[in-house]
Amino acid sequence: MGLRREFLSHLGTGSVGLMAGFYLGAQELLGIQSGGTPEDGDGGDTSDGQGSSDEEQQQSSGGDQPADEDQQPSDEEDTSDDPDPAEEESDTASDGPFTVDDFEDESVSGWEPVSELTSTFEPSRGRSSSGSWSVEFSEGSTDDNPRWENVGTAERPTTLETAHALENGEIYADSYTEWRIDGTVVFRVNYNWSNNFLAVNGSGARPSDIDDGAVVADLPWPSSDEFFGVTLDEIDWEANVVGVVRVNGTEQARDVPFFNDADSIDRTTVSIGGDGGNVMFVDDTSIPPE
Ligand SMILES: [Ca+2]
Repeated sequence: MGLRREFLSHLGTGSVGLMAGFYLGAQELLGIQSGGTPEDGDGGDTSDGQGSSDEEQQQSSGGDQPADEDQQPSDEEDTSDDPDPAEEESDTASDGPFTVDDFEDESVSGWEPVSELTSTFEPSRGRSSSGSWSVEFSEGSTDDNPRWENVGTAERPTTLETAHALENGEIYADSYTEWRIDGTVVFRVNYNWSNNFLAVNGSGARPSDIDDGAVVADLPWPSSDEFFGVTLDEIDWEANVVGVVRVNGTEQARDVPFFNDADSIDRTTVSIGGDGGNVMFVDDTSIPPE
């Protein structure tokens, strides 16, 4: 794990902010689902057709560099203005330093596309990981590997979580949630549906590629309606490790190093890959209250 703390020097410590927001018992619900198969994921056989998009995904977010040249014309785009004119959020309480979201307010307030895209990102009641609502994230075209982002001010949570599901069996996609500070990825939860594994903080398209991170579950293909929810818990900002990784409530890994060392995060990004037209559901991409 590289030492990449330089970029932090101008950021300050960040506010260990008030964790305003709601968390509607996703842990319990995920525990009930318990569908994550806890093997070490040797499903490295590449199902066809997906190599190129895997690599794209790799390139667009992997590696040691801040890696976001393509999507960040400049910082001010994201950090200064409040992204959503419709500021009538109800229960997601994004008045805190960092927006948490279980989408139960039937809104995607606070979320913005990283660049001009044809993707859609809309509240959906079709299925959810917790509560009744999630976001239906549709990839518009083959050229898009769209990202949507929720930007706040820097903070250092001890727990993060996110849940993804694919539209049932019809599509072929990879997806991830990342938590970043500016352009640098600090944590990554990578749902590699094409190669059937779920990894945390690892870079690579196959389980054998995962170096510092951990493969934490197999992902069956074709997927069912089931959400796979990952919780990064007991995050240790001094040691730069995630103390405990849980999948659907079950512990799967310990002391997983950060993707990049950092002192805080200020944004959540979700992305979907594949060959275009893919649909994914995202829920509970949030920072639960302490
Ligand atoms: Ca929800």
